[in-house]
Amino acid sequence: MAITNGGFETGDLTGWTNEDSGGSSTVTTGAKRNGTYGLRQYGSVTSPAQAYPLVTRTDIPVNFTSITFYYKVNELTGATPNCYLDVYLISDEDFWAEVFEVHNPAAGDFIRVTKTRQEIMTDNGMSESDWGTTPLKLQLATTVSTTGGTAVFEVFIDDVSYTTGFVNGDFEIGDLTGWSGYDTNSYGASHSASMSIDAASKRTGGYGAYYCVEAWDATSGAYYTLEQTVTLAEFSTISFWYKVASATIPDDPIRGLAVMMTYHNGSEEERESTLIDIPLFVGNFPNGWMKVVVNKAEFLADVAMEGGHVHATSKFKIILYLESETTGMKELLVYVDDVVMDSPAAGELTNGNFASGLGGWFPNCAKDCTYPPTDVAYTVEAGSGDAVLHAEGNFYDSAVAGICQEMTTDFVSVSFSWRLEDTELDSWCNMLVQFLAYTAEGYPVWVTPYFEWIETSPSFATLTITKTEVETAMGWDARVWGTSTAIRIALYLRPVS
Ligand SMILES: [Ca+2]
Ligand SMILES: [Ca+2]
Repeated sequence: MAITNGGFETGDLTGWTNEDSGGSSTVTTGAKRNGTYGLRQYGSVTSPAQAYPLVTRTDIPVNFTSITFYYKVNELTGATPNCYLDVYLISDEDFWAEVFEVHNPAAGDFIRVTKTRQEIMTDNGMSESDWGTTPLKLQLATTVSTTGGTAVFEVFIDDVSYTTGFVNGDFEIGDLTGWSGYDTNSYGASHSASMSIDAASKRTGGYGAYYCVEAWDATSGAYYTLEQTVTLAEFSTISFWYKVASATIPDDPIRGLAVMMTYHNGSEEERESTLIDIPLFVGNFPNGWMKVVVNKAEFLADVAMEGGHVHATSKFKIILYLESETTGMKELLVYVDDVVMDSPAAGELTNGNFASGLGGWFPNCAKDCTYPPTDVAYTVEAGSGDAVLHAEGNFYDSAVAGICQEMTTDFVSVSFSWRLEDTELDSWCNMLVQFLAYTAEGYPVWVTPYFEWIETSPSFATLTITKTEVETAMGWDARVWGTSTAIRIALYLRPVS
């Protein structure tokens, strides 16, 4: 998250406090890494004099998960300099956490420094309570000193930022900073699993994550897991986007993308709860990038059903896997980007007019139906701003096509317009509007306040579902709202037997 004027683009120290004690902290064009301006900390001293260019700000949220800045030593001269760049986070508990220190660095190019909350705590021997309760003070301090003669020290700093939630969830750092990546549970030698962070894998920004799993005999499986520890109190949902880049699957191996979170059993042994398991088919994702959303309430319900419990933090894992009973080359390549934890914003649905395709919407929802069957299409007609649901099945099979979106439970009503474009019905078709609720035991379930047989072709009609209608539909089975809900608009095509 960008800090206000963390890139110094106001051209001055807006947002920062100058506490120079000798030397100077100034915003100049020459000190820039990005944009037009950067911070220059400069001092020139003759022993025994010292100078301390120093700036602070006091708005780093106490729940930050990482901090990033870039520095460049433009000059370090003198026979015996004794110069430092020091970065601290200072809490209302008066804990001075050293984020970074470098002594007498040689002149060179810009260097990125990213420190995660966990690294800072380990380096400083901290406990969570040392962070206090109010926003943290960030201090960028240069010490210009020499043990003899004269020393000149000039440091440029730019692009100061922090994260809450996932560290590097957008992969824009350009490497695996914040994530642990590992290849687990591989059977035999004829397999490989790897991860890279590169530009070709991006959905937004400059970088995305690229999973590659391969197996080429009957006994090998390949798995790649990307993992990050998350604080449960920080989120109600976690979402990310994925795209099948390519695949070579000559037989029909088991393969897919799974999302897991860890909990503990009664003996404090770590266990994994599978939140979503998506079998992957090439060519089955006409919209390219697909959004996955997992709900903390579902995770907690799963853990409760397993008789386990959660700690304040849990490991969140995105796993690509492939295994097979037959010989032959199997390969699956998947992009992942924009891993975000959040509470859905109150108010309007994202892209409710479908002006940006199906952005913000995703097929079906939650864990009971996480991927579209091959006979279902979700499209947005060019220029129409309409989403088109298309369900197609044979005489014996049912088919479902639905689009979903997470939303908050504080809505009063939801409205949308729809019409029947075309039918070739040898069977029954229903149009449903559903909302995600929970049983008293905490198990997620769709409730259906609106249901219509499709038999004729109406013109566009506006449909409004009130929250009261949803709650009436929930009430007969003692269902309750979770911390958030989701709306699903779906076609159900059912065979005539
Ligand atoms: Ca800048
Ligand atoms: Ca990205």
